[in-house]
Amino acid sequence: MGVLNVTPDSFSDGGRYTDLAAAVEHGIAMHRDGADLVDVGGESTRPGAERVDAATETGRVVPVIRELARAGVPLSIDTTRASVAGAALEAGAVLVNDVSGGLADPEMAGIVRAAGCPWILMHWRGHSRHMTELARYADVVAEVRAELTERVAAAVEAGVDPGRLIIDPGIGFAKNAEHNWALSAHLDELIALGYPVLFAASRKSYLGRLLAGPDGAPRPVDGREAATLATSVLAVAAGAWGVRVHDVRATVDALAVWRATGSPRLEVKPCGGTR
Ligand code: PMM
Repeated sequence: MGVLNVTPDSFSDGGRYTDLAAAVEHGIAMHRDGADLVDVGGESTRPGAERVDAATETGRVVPVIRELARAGVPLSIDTTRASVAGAALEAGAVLVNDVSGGLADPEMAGIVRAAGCPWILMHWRGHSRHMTELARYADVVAEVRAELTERVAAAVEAGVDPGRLIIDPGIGFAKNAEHNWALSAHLDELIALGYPVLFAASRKSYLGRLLAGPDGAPRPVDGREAATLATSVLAVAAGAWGVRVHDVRATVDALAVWRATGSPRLEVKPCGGTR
């Protein structure tokens, strides 16, 4: 899954694709490089980010989705709002990527059920503005697993087909570096729940902290690609269904190496099917 943030303020690609033509060109390039899905988002979720209103978010994503769908690019919509998801599905998106796992908007389950599309339920404890203070766990792996299980149950209770659900540990969302490493190390415990798992660590700050220089300053975003590739290969080797990344070409190359070692070929179905 390639990341396409149509926002002025996302931590990695913020401001680069606010222009329609630049966004469409980048989406097409990621698809050509091997992305099974291009994930379009119109609201930054970096820690501390302020929210934008629904009209602004819709206005950012819909034109890009419409153009990319016309160009034959399979698309997901990265949003916590049902109205934005509905507009994006109408414009041609085929999957809803909801970082709130259905918690932010009670209408989201109805939109997904009516569309019959796959739904990524990410582990989430609150909006970006407050999430740092929500990073409190006694056992992060057990708690994320339990809270994701609750989100899956709520979705199924709301009538969503369990065969359309994908789960995600939410790396960096109400989690510090130690929590992120624990979740990476125990991804198998989430995979054991029986749902496809998406892993999305691309360029996140815990990688910058891992690679800090001698002065203790975190490695800047543009120096985190090799570490990102390592997390992606480890996640897929552990059985993840997919990875959400900024550099699609490098990821496809890294996974080709992993496959060449005789590892099983993944059958990734863009619309949420499992391996
Ligand atoms: N992270 C971001 C945005 N969307 N979606 C899912 N499913 N999982 C994630 O971890 C996730 C996401 C934030 O990263 P970005 O600013 O690079 O998009």
